[in-house]
Amino acid sequence: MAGSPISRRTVLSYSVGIAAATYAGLAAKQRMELARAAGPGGAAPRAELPAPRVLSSADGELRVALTARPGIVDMGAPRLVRTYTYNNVVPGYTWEVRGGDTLKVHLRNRLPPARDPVMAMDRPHAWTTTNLHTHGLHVSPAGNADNVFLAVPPGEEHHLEIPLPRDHPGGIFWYHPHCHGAVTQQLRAGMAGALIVRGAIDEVEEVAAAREHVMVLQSIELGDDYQLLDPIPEPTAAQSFFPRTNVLYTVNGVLTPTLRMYPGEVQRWRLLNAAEGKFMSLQLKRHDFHVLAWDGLTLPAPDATDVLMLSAGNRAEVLIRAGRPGRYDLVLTPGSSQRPDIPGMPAAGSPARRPQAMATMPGFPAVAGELDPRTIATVEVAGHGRAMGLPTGLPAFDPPILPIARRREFAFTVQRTAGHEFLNFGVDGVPFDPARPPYRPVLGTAEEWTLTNAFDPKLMEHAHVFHVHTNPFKITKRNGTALSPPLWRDTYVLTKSAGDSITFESNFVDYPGKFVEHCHVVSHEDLGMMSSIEVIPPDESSQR
Ligand SMILES: [Cu+2]
Repeated sequence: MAGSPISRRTVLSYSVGIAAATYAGLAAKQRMELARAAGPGGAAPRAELPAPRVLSSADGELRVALTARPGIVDMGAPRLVRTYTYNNVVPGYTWEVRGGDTLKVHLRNRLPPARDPVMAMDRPHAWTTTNLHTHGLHVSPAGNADNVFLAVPPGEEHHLEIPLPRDHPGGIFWYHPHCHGAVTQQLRAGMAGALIVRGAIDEVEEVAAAREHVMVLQSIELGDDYQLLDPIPEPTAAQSFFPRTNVLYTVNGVLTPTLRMYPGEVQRWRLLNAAEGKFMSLQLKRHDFHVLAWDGLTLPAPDATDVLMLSAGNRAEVLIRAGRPGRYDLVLTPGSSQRPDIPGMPAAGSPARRPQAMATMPGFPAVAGELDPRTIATVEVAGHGRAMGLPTGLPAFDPPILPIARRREFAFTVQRTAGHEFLNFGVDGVPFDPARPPYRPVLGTAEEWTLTNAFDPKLMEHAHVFHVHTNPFKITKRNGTALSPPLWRDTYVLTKSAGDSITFESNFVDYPGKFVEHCHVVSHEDLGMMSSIEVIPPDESSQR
């Protein structure tokens, strides 16, 4: 099956993640062994959609042995892919739990030692050091739980215990590394997996009846020989972005798989955009997506749309009802922070505020055609079975917002030299510094925050993606205009127009401790666009 590992002996023959020069030094015979018999033009064989292996909780816990390691993976590309993996597969296994369960993860780091001695906080650094974030879970950010301030260097291991509250919403969440300076490298390598929480949504009759597919969408960034390239040590500003010459858009680790449905069948697709920073706009010809939930947070009723736009980090759960027999392409239109204009992107703000596009961001040249629309899967509709229905109502996630204790305004910013050369990304003009005093909301209160895409008349427009750990948020306004209805999310795009804003409310409940908010274009995060939050108990609130 595609996406599966090849033999351990072959894996041990290569040191993955070392620069291309190492690979070029391999004997020609070894290179031949790596090349797949892919037919003229490298056309990929059409595989059935593989499903990542599912690890399910039992007796109130899910024990996972999670090993970050180099691996050689068959993605259906012209060559085997040499990259970083979890447990030698891409994506990682799907974890399945229920509210009240405890996730017990033994994380081993078997990635190679990094060669970069520099520890600049606004440059890629220590990119084979890892840790674990459970994106979207409402769990403790402290101690050995969902704590992104932990660091597990190569050769070391760490035991994590993450208890879920009994009333945790059911939905699709995900896990990925979150060690600042290393996130992009490991995420673009493919180190990510789906994390399913079973709950009320699974009890809805029409949802329960639907065949379910977890679909992990990734953008695997590679070099000419389908190998992960290292970041450049001690980079200049232009070199601080991440080298690549080849991008693979995979579904569950393979190119262009096939799904099968019969006319009138309803399937449940649980989609995750696990790319480093790509936006993903999806369309399925002659079919609507009936959206049940965004970011694992269930809507009051299915929301039908013919285009589904997922920012990096977003999840969408949808029902699809198959139409007439035929073959239908699932078309992906990718976007990037500098080219985010894809179908389904929220409208940008006032043109009057748009800058002159005088300067672009530095970076490695985009791979030719990497943002072109392409088919990433096909749906074969054939055969027959009983007609299936769509639900009319759903168990919505819509907790009341506590009284607003404080309002904050902040901005995602780009720092530049006096000569306008790119320096780094930041929040309110400051790149991430773990020692910087965090925002300090008080446990048991709510706050309203407004985040602005800072106006810079010298910089080409670009989009960001806001994500905050531990608590989801309710977006009430875009550019000061009320949204009806408001949107519950844990990840949301800040449209490209300089000066655009989102306003949202969030409850700080259940968990004191320190965590982060950041741009989920994680290359921006690694280059500084992140800041800390510390939720403090009420009796310490005089200190904020
Ligand atoms: Cu950003």
